[in-house]
Amino acid sequence: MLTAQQIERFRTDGYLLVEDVIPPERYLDPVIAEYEGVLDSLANELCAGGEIDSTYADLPFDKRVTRIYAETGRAHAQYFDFSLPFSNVTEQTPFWAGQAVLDALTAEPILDVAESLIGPELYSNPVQHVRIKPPERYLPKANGKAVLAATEWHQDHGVVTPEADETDMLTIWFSLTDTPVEMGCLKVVPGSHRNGLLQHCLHYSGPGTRTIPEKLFEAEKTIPLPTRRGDLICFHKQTVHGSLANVSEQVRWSFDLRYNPIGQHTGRELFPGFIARSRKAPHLELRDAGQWRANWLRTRSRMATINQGDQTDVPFGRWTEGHPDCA
Ligand SMILES: O=C(O)CCC(=O)C(=O)O
Ligand SMILES: [Fe+2]
Repeated sequence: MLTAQQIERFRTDGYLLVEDVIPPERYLDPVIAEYEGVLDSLANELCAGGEIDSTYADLPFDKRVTRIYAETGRAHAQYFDFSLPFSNVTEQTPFWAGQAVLDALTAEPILDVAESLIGPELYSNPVQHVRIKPPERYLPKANGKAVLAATEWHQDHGVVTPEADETDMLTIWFSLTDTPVEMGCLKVVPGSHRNGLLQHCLHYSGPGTRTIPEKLFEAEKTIPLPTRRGDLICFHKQTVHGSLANVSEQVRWSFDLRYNPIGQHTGRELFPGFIARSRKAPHLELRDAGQWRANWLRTRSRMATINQGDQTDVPFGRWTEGHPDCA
């Protein structure tokens, strides 16, 4: 559990770095091992389809994923993610909901931190991603920018629908390896959570981007948040943050998770969350990845029937173009 002083710092600054709290051998190494298998499947599929010359089975994860993204000229981020796109999903859209990932989402030390900040009845909010970011210099480009580049300035409140405006959503971010500044660690504006939800501008920093313009917050207060393996970072939902570019030679690999008190709206209604911890009804806690995966498969089937082409049947975002702050 967090100390009273840590909780106070979170309330004041809108974020908290908790060092050395996730035992790496217990939670992170199994995720790495699981993803080695996922990458192997991807390599085999791409090789069978003639998109790459070799499966590069002799390369370590880092080099293998970088090589495959570069050679195919695209990022295969969806293949690894434990979530789905918001549109144009098909019955073939890949995702990964494995046991080691679920074990990390429900890791006791992580839930203890979440409980310290938002109470003991914890729902795993489906706004969650794995981010595997190869060195930017080797990444394919789209519109002159590396795909999987640095994360634009945003608040996590800005990525959910208005139904979740009253939800006490907590973000927990951690990396699978050390993430020093040059690997593209997170950046944060301390205290920025006290000014409410800020305008996010679509296509502001290039096509497809969603950014809070720097004129809307105190960007000069920005600090980088380098982490060691085993650390985690908490964000209040209105804390302005982003990430730096990965200018290193290594892959930057992180999980970002969200939790909210059970019963509150997740802001992503079609995606499946689950009860991560309940002192009142512990038998409802989800621990079986087979069940978790089944929930996502059902969601995928549903998503394959809506939000196709340019049509929006169910919105996932809240921002529209044309706000004066975005000019
Ligand atoms: O890892 C990143 O680049 C961004 C993470 C993020 O925005 C978050 O954890 O909410
Ligand atoms: Fe975020």
